[in-house]
Amino acid sequence: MHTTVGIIGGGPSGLLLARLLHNAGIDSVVLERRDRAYVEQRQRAGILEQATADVLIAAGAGARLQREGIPHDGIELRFGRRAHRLDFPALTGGRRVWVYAQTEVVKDLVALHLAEGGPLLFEAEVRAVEGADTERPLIRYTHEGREQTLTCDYVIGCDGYHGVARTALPEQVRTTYERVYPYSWLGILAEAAPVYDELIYAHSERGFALASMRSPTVSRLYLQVPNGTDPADWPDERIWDELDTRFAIDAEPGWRLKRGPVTGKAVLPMRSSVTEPMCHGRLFLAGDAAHIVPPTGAKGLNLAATDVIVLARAFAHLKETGSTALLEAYSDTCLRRVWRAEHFSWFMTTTLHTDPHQSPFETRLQLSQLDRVASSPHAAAELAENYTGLPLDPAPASV
Ligand code: RFL
Ligand code: PHB
Repeated sequence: MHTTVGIIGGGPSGLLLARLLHNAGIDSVVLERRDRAYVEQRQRAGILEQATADVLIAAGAGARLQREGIPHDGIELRFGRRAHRLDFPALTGGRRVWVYAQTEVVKDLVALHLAEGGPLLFEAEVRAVEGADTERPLIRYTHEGREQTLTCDYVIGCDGYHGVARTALPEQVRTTYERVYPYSWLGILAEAAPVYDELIYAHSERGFALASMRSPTVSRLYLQVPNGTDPADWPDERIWDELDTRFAIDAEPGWRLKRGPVTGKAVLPMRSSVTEPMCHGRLFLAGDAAHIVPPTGAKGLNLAATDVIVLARAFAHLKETGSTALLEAYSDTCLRRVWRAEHFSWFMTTTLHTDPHQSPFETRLQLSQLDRVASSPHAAAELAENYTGLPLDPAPASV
């Protein structure tokens, strides 16, 4: 089999890229290791930047998002037993975000691609990418128990943090910058109506907590826990009690979350990582294959979307003009935005979580920074601009 663009991975980045290429009249093949149900049920991100929502809508994949997505015009920060709301449109000149789960984005893109797009093979596990620096790179994969090969003009690694594509960049050309955090998140999904209209990010003496949602009847909640925590040590009642304690504020002594059946529970480690460059020859990395962020800034899925938008534009430019200039600029174009999101995600994470080795001095610094965000429109606007997403085409850095 041969294709113009061979895409490894059918997560959000691989699926959106395939859709954008299809719309530009460029053929592709998507190879996904897992089965369809697994990919569609995997609980992950919940927040779309306006720019990500706009691209999904423009790509023809936004009908359900427009019906069922919940627009959010702000978030609440809780710290020092006080609450402070950030009003995104007021702080950013009109920007907002959307609550629409990654599971739903994936379901929409899979359905659309199977109906209209090129081949999307599930349970097709890529073993190796060969000849990345030749004219005709090759993907080796197994499907239905047989070894197969796919030759391509270009290969895109959209295969996440544990994928194989990154390792096809020779060690001497790639550098990975990484930070592992000394805490994890215990995340639950619960059949309980959120009692809050917007997401709540809480700094507390007992650690970070986040209240998010999936729908008007389903809550998504997170607690900071030590690395290596076994979810079995956290019975449901203990989780609800701990969440209520961490969200407590003096102004509303009776404030409690609404409780309901817990339908999912998992511990997520937290890591920042960037691999540079994001390409080698005719192999390109996109999304989590190239970079990951701790989820505190809600950036992972949005960064993945931006990478593939840049790639799809570059392939359309190549098709129209014969020029590879935009493909050659891909890594530099993306990395500038990636590092901004890395910084923001690190900032949100380290400002809101309690490092087990943190001194009282460092806790006072965190509270001072949060107080600054709550009292200065400039500091609040900086957070709001990063959270809602910076423009896709920012002004060039001055030289
Ligand atoms: P994905 O979603 O990891 O998709 C990669 C796909 O590649 C497949 N794959 C292979 N296919 C074929 N052959 C191989 N050898 C393959 N190896 C892997 C995988 O099965 C998978 O389907 O990466 P993508 O598309 O770049 O999308 C990125 C986002 O998924 C990610 O940034 C976010 O979900 C990050 N993230 C979160 N972000 C948030 O903003 N909020 C969250 O709450 C949040 N929770 C999470 C997360 C990421 C997690 N991971 C990666 C461990 C929770 C988890 C558990
Ligand atoms: C989520 O809804 O899963 C979610 C929302 C915001 C974050 C992280 C996760 O920062």
